[in-house]
Amino acid sequence: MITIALSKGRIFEETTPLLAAAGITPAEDPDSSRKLIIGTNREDVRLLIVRATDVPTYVQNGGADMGIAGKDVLVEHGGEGLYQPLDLNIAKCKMMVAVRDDFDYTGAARRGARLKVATKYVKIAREHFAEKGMHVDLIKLYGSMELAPLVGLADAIVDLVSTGGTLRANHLVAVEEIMPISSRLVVNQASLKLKRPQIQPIIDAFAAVVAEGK
Ligand code: PRT
Ligand code: MG
Repeated sequence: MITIALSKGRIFEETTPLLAAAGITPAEDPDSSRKLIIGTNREDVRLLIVRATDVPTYVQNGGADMGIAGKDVLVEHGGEGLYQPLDLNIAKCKMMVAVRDDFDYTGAARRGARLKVATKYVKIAREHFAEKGMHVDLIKLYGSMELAPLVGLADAIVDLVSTGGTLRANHLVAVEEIMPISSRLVVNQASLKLKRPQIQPIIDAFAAVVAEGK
């Protein structure tokens, strides 16, 4: 049995064509089903529906043989013990620094002021500002980071941006790109050794789709 961990929503949607190329069709849509283990047309493949941030943990500990996770999640997690053979080029967006549209970010950065930064991505934010030599107080949030600068909780946020619509709707502007983000395939190293005849063809099928899109 090959178990693939992934999150519902955008990652599941963008993974469907990749799974199809590997001859895998989910038996149900996780967005309408309450099942957390979803069978497929292949008796030897099942999908585990987990929170996006939990994918590396399931794969690392062998709860799943492979998984699909955003680079944001993988960098925050650390990725220890995970084999990362493929950038799937899906669920693309950018990790950015954003501030209120009336906040002078360049001025604050230049003056070496202490900046209050709210984010779910504490590790990425810490490394980014350390590299710039800026002093920051990090405030860990679990969602809706956009609110923090509006109510004075923070001067800036570090968050993912795709269309920019969420920032605009909240009078925020992106002032710095930290890194481009896409989702990667991660594989448990023991699974790869023990189940290579089943796993390698899935990796190859995904790789062929990614190559086509380039
Ligand atoms: O939503 P939930 O709390 O369950 O978990 P999650 O947010 O970790 O999962 P999910 O499914 O929303 O995101 C899974 C992965 O998709 C992330 O880990 C990213 O790698 C990737 N991804 C791609 C994004 C976005 N684009 C994205 N735009 N994840 C989140 N967003 C959010 C962003 O945080 C912001 O709130 O969408 C909002 C901005 O979108 P725009 O289009 O308004 O700019
Ligand atoms: Mg989300």
